Amino acid sequence: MSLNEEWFTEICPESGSAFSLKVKQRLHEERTPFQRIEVYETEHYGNLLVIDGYVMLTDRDNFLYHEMLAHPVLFTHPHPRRVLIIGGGDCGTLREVLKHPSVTGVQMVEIDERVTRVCEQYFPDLCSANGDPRAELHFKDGIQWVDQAPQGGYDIIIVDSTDPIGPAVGLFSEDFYRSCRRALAPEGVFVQQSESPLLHQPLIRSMHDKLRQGGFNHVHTLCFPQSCYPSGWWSATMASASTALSDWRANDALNKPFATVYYNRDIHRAALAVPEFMADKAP
Ligand code: AG3
Repeated sequence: MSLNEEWFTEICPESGSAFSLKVKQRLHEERTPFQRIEVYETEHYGNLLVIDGYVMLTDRDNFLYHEMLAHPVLFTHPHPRRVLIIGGGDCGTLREVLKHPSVTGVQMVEIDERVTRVCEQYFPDLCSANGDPRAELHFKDGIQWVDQAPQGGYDIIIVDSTDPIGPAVGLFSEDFYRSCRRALAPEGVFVQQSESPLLHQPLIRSMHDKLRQGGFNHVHTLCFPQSCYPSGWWSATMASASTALSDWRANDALNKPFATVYYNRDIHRAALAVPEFMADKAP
């Protein structure tokens, strides 16, 4: 969390570890009513977005996270049309979702408009699909948005948030999951970024419990590499009321009509595998 000469470092106190990137210069810094946003130019990872001292993304490796948040759920729903993204102000998830031709509309609900404006300037690739006529950007509180959403209005809900501290705490609650369940159509599929499988097992387990209590009968956590986050390994937790998460459109994923850098059918299949320590029977 400190700029030590030419290095940016995020310290993870609970694991006694840190991740550093060599930086050329700080391109931007501002305090918004919600948080502190910084952008650095790094030596080897392109631009780096930091919120409240935590790494959000780099040009070089954000494809891992954004592809794994978007494509597994979209290839799990039988015919995804209406998508809601909560958070995701950098627009990287939005760009991936819009690659799916079946999608007719995506609403992105980000609490802090400044995140999007800063990313339009410093991460133009991530924002390259923002002009798509299917995309709607709303700068509002995502929890209220879901509470007021019409019942069954969405096929997919994606929660692309910061860690479960500060403005994101309410996005990891049973009440929020119950509202998401209500806002999803019966075949709807939900996914939320769920931190590190290695460092945040208690959080992932409590998410599973809360999602089930909130009305989701199927819950499954996917794991994938993410070099710039604590432990270098990250996860996304999917949930649905009736759609089996193991029964996805593998053939469509194999023949996907768009390019990805990481995601493909075999990666999807591999990401569904559950390590021993994460199996339900594990202590
Ligand atoms: N979402 C942030 C994941 C949490 C990162 N945590 C950390 N660095 N301690 C990133 C938003 C990308 N769309």
